Amino acid sequence: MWWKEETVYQIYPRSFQDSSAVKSPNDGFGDIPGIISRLDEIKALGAGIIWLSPVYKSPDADNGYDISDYYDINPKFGTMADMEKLFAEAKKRGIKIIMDLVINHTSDEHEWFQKSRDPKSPYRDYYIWRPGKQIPGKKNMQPPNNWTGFFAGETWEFDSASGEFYLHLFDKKQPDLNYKNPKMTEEVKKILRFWLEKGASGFRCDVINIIYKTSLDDGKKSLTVQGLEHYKSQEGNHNVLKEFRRDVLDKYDCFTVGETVFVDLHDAKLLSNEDRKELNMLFFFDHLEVDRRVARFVPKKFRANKLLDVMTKWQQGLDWNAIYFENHDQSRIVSHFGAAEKGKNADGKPGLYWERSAKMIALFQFTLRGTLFIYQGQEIGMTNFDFKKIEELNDVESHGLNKLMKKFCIPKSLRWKWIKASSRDNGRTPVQWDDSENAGFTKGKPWLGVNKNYKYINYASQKKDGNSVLNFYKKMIAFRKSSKSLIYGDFQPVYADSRIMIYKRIYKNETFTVALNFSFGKARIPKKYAGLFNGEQIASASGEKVKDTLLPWDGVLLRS
Ligand code: ISL
Repeated sequence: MWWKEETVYQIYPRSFQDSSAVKSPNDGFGDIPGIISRLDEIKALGAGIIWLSPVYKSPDADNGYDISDYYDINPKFGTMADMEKLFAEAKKRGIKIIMDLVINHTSDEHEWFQKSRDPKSPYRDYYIWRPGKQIPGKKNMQPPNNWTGFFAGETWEFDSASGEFYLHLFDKKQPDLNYKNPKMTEEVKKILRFWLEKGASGFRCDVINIIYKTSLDDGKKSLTVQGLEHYKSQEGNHNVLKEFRRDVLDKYDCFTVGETVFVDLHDAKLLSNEDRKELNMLFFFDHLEVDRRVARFVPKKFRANKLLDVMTKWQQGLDWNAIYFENHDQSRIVSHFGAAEKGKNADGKPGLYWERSAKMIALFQFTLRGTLFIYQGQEIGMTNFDFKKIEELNDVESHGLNKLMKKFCIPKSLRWKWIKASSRDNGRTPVQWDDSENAGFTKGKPWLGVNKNYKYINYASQKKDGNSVLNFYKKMIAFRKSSKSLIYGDFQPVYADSRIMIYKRIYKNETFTVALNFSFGKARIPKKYAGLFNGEQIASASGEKVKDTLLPWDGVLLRS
């Protein structure tokens, strides 16, 4: 199956490559002609599929995840003609494209929502409108229930034109659609068909396990999103997914990957087991939260054995996984699980083990079972941002959190420490193409600051260096593609402690062994497992031959 064997490359358009062709020349936003100009790099990397984060028309309250027209392109990014050219140019290079499908909500500037503000409009039921509650002693109408939102804020907004509240699980500019209305569901099918006919090979489906709100009753008290039990992985949600599959998706050669928030293994099986015909695979969050609490907002100590446990659960628990370590909502993985944050210079020069840890993590990812997703900049080991204060951030979620924590009197320095580690802007700073001004991303003023380490971490210099992170990714992608064992083999954990992990991939009579060191110290492999290291060494992050000891942040792949 092509979508199991290809590596997917995620593009977050506004941070990828600005061209001088769109809107005002060099407006500081990446755009579609910019993507076209870099297709050869993606081809050279070895990725066969692009996941394109939203390029649709949008007022950008949540960077395009608030869509005001699903059939049009945001002028910041170009035109529909540019998009058609992108499909054609990608096809020429054997690259398929999947679109981002954001259908839990639209923008409040979408025509459906504007019309739905009139209680008599046929569009009223496209969204979830409810009267407020009159509470004795309170002057204003109170929201219909006690739910709290994903961006650490309210979930109901009063609309004076209507005299009622509407539901929004995310920003107030992202009203939730009503999946109890079959007419609205038909509109979504039309959108799917439109993009499949244009040339899309599938969809990444945004927060797709929370689209159906079974009831609007009060939620159980919770520190994170309160009310989840009324809309996460509901029967109605499964039915809608089955309907999309039956009426549209199964008629095309395409696949879907669902972004499924707060998903557990039980839900995940229901959503993605092939015989149920819902999603083809999904993104879970557990692995990125092994060193986080309160969703991902408060850091805690990293332990390799915890990470291996979580991975084993998912590797063995699902028929097929979507494997990712980064996306536009996450910290950079070399900063999160790797060594990038230690030993940095004041001018951004990364520490000694930045590069080796980036390769070790690549080794980890490329030896897991599932479809691999890498995020722009991951292949050169881009790191978290180096902003100094909240005002430099753009992310709505970070600002929402900051406000909420302030309400709870959490001191400013602690608020900043937590936001710095978790902010979605970590993954959103512009791609570092070369060492010219703004890292070759734009000749204008970038919409979000470029990390000052671009002089040390950039594409152009890594292309020339045979030992770079980029060239390691290229080798791993090619090797993975040629190996049925790494794609389809069974996953078997062998050993882990707080610093290292060892596991195997087994397929027919071939076995791969992987050992990884997530620490600044050398790590001796327990004697009991020494025999595993007699196999043929395929790759190591340090480039050294591994015998019985792993160097700091080293990783090794062996075949026997
Ligand atoms: O994990 C989160 C909160 O705990 C969020 O970062 C994120 O909102 C969640 O993963 C859902 O993400 C998706 O939908 C959002 C959009 O802002 C994200 O960019 C998108 O990936 C709303 O459309």
